[in-house]
Amino acid sequence: MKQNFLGVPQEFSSAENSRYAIIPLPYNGTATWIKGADKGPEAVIQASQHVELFNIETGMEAYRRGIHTYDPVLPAATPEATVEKIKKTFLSLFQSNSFPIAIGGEHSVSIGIIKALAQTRAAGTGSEHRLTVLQLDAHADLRDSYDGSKYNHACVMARVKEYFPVVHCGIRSMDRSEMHAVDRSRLFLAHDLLRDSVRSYKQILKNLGRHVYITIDVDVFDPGIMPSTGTPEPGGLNWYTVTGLLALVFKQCDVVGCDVVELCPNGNHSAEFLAAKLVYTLISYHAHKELLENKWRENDEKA
Ligand SMILES: [Mn+2]
Repeated sequence: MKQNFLGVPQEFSSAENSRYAIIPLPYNGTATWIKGADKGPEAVIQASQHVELFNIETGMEAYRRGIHTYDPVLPAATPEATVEKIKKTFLSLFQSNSFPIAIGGEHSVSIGIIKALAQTRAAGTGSEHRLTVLQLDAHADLRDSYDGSKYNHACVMARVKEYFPVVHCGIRSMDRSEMHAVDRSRLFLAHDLLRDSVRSYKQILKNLGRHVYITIDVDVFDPGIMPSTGTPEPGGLNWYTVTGLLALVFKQCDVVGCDVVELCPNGNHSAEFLAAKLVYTLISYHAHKELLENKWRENDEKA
């Protein structure tokens, strides 16, 4: 039998009764330097078998709300066709009751997810339905096209910006053209976050709408703790700077889904474990908020 995320018992992992959906997106189509992001999802799921089911920070076992691991969405012949395939999968997930967390795969997989979000969100009008994308990444990914493709991973956020405003966090490497394309008031550089995280958190939250989608390129972390990624950049964030921000975002906003991308396994188990624990931390923050909002009875958790 194939492994599911965290290796949760069967009663907590059925597709019908699970609040959380893990979607592996093993894709490596456009990587510019180190390849192997297609092996990311499998490594995260394998490392997740060793993550504690009890989350010490929230004091709860979020897996009891159910976590279903879907079969991987395999790449199609072209980047465009892959984006369409991913979009189709997420369209049905966003219309269901599940909270999706995608595991990449290189960053271009997010384009398909955002296209699905744009379609489901378009049904509503007015600020109530407005959504912001929170990007945690070493790179802005704002090039209009790269290597002859508009769907290259270096262009992800340029595509996303066609649909939703983006708040960029942890950035520490950009091309001159990206500096012109970026909205400076929504750009939070790594060194600012590290110097004064509380002040940065406040400004970041001010820029987010009520509804938020979170995309995390694991290269936002310092390569000292996350060496297993396609384009490692020195001077990255540490675990608590990232999770501290995420905890606040989940508390204050309605997060509609997340992705964790660009893990390129290279034999470093602690990096793979970090990515797995990050995914469960996202789930725990979300479940904790629903517990506080009485969307989920505490008895269910203790059952
Ligand atoms: Mn990046």
